[in-house]
Amino acid sequence: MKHWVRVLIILFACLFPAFVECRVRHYKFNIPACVLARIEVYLVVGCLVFHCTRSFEVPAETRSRASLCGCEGFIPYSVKANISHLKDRSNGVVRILGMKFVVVMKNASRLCSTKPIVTVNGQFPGPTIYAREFDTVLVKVVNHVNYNVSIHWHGIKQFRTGWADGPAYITQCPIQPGQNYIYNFTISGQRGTLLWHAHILWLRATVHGALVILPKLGVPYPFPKPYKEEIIVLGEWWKSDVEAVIDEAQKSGFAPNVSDAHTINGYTGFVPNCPSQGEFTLNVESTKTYMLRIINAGLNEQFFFVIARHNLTIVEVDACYVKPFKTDTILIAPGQTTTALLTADHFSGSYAMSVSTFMDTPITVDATTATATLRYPRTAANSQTIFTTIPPINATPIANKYRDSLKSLNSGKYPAKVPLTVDHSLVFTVGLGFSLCPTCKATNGIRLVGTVNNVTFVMPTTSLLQAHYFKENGVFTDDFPGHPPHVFNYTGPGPRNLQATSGTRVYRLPFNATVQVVLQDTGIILPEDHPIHLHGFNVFGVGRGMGNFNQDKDPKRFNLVDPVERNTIGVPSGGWVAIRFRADNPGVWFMHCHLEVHTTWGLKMAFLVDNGKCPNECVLPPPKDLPRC
Ligand SMILES: [Cu+2]
Repeated sequence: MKHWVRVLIILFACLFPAFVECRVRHYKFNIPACVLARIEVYLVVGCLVFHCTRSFEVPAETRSRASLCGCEGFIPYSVKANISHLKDRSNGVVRILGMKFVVVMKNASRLCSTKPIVTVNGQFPGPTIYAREFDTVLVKVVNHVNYNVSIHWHGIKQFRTGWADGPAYITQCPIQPGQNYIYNFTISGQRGTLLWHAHILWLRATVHGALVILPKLGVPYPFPKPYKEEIIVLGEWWKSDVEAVIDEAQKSGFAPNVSDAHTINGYTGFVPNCPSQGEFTLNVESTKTYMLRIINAGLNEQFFFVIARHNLTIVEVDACYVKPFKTDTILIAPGQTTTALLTADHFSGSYAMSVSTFMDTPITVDATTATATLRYPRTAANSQTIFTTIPPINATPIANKYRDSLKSLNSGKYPAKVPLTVDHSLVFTVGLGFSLCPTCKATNGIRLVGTVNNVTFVMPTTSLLQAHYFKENGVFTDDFPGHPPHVFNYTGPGPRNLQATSGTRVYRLPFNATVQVVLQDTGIILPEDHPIHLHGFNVFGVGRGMGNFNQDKDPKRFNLVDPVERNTIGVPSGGWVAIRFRADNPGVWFMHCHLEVHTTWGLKMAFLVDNGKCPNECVLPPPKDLPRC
């Protein structure tokens, strides 16, 4: 709608009822008196109309699930959205979505036992956010639980708005019990499926949900429009309290217990010995095409996702369009998202959707399979669900085939802007190591740690972004090593006496620098797959290989034309991946393994990107309600 038309409608809607009321009540048309007497009415009606005309552009098929958007939820005009800096990015039109996330405990029953879980608005998985590209999103998070809370909008680039990114002690102090905070960010240059999740402790286990970015109104998908779309959130379920599981492990020095089951949209599907489990069912109509927005919200496990006798066409990952390709199996790591088209090409029947673990290192994992059902209308009540063979748990060839198929769409409209030159060429070893732990008696005085370039990251007690912005000394150092401090056969067994060092060290980058990071797995304890997530940016996966990265040979094979672009990229077990990005977003940006156990152990670091030319290339001032530590 044209802006002046909207203004006219608003004026008419605001003023007409008040004028009529004035005439009826006072039997005269004294405009100044009316205005003064009814100013309150004008404000309320005006603001409501203004807000509703700007927010209700969610398409009909998604409106029912967007109940948190618009007037029903948190009213965003009670805060001033800082949107002036975005007008040039969206042709002057800024749409504001307001939501309220109330963090509350809720009892939930799975695997025939009940426990209280931390939720947003009492929902598990949490509410879906539907936004459009260029929308400004305001989410008021109210903490009504006894844990500190923070929420991360995973994959949102947060251009200059690091304060809204969410990782506790990196970009903000957590929201303490009884407190609240409004996350305020604008979505730009992204469209597709992402997720939001808690970014403190292990609360992410139950505090997560989908974040869908629809294209700007009137802009089509670069693939045939699906008949309907469906969110598929994959997760992990522990029978015990999740925080108790990790607390216990941290005290003992041992690895935490693996989950007891996997979930699809919150349900495990059939479980032996507990037949009354709920199950997610997707009802489909024959010949129609559905868009599945698949999210791995699990903590520690990569998944294979298959649907019996159905192929999927992958069209987008991590809110970046890809060259469409058909596959019968999806590989998805924690933090990754995948949008797939599913054509219901059968006439009738029930078909199993299965979620199983991928782990090509011999360590203990939750090897259970979660199931859901794809159901056609003309299916007899007594017909058996059709299953398919799920990939073996260590099916590295299937995983590699899938990874090799992912390529950026790289069309005229959606080009892959791969940095072709590199200002900072870095090599980071990622993996597990050990440090001394005198109190860890059961593990003979050592503790497992996660490291990047042999540094275990120590979380600060205030946020790094605040320390950087307010030039507070003593919180971090900017001397994170750009190369491994010890050179050895990384994917071999590793030097025996290599103890990890520790520190709150960041790698400093000038604004707009182009960066290449080779993420090299290590086998000091055991080689393992690590899905590495970078906040604030997407990265291009320009190369991947097994063994140790070779600086002379491997760059010659890099794909600088259409490499996959994503926010979470897998370092293969016993191998390496090379990523590139442009540091065009000032702030402090966390990079960590998205296996929560590895992050807890310290497999994390941060980049500090300096301001460029202000005002447009500088971090915005912090919001007034930024939580205090
Ligand atoms: Cu990891």
